Amino acid sequence: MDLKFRRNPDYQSLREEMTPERAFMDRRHILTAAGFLGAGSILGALPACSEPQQTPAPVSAGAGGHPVPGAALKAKKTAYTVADQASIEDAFTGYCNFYEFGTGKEDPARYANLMNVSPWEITIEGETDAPGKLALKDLIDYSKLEERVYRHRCVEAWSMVVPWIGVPMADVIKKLKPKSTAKFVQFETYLNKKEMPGVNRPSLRWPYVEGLRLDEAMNELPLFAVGAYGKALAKQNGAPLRTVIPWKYGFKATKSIVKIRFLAEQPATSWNKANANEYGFYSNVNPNAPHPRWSQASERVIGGKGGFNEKRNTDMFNGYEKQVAALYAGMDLKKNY
Ligand SMILES: Nc1nc2c(c(=O)[nH]1)N[C@H]1C(S)=C(S)[C@@H](COP(=O)(O)O)O[C@H]1N2
Ligand SMILES: [Mo]
Repeated sequence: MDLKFRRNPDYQSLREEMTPERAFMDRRHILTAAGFLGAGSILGALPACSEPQQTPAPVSAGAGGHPVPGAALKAKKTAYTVADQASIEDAFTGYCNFYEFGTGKEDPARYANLMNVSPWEITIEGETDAPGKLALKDLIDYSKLEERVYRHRCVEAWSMVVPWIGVPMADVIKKLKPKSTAKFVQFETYLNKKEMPGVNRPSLRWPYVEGLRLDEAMNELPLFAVGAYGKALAKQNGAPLRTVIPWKYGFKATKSIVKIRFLAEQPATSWNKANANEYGFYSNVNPNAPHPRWSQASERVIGGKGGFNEKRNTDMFNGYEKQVAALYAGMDLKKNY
């Protein structure tokens, strides 16, 4: 069996910062070598997406009337896709950033089951003509779900390819009636000290907040995602509602959203508050703008071919230049990082 896990010296320092990731990859290494994953040795050279899949649970609604994590979702296929095959689902659900559950890559999968996601309400506030609280099922039209396969690029220089299920953010925002004074939108994550062991540590200031310029949010690409891999989102991936903004670093996505706030001024964002020199408001994927501590010119694809990490070059705007470059016309993207 071709074991593709390579120890790439380019990532030496990064790997040292992210020990849990190493544990994850090593575990995959063992599982694959033992034949538990990837079934390729028995069935021939099947792409990872054809690996035996667990039968999804039927569409089942919990309290609040929205599908519970793992429930099967019906979604329309779209032309939004990429040439690369999707990362294996195990990598997506097993290797996560969700600091509310701890800073290790495996902490979210281990602890996010503590989070109660049914029922779920989202508060709409700020510069809007439709302020108030909405049940998730009244914010997201589950009969209009679409699947879009997007590249997902973390600022830590790893990436995945994820078949998201959701609705265009622009459609939802129109329903929320932002006033003409609204120039930005901020998203806020659920916060519960009893259910989220990571928030008792000062890794970030809570709740997690992120934001976009309103014209960025109204672009065709951003999604409010409620699922991935044909199922309602796992808790560790941001159940029951998260944003997906494929041309930006992953931390611009907000998991487990409870608040959408329209603002006249640029909102505060969690990583920018934690370290403004390293994490700007825009955080567009940009191979020419290195992070102060590492290059952004390339990335490791987690859960790619054979389940191991391939290196690939990073594309400007994560490959979405055609759709989004006009948003930044005339801006210095190194200053506006
Ligand atoms: N609330 C919250 N949202 C978050 C994070 C977090 O720690 N807390 N991490 C971000 C980062 S750094 C990334 S890369 C993505 C990871 O999403 P995934 O684990 O589903 O791949 O979520 C983003 N959203
Ligand atoms: Mo990230």
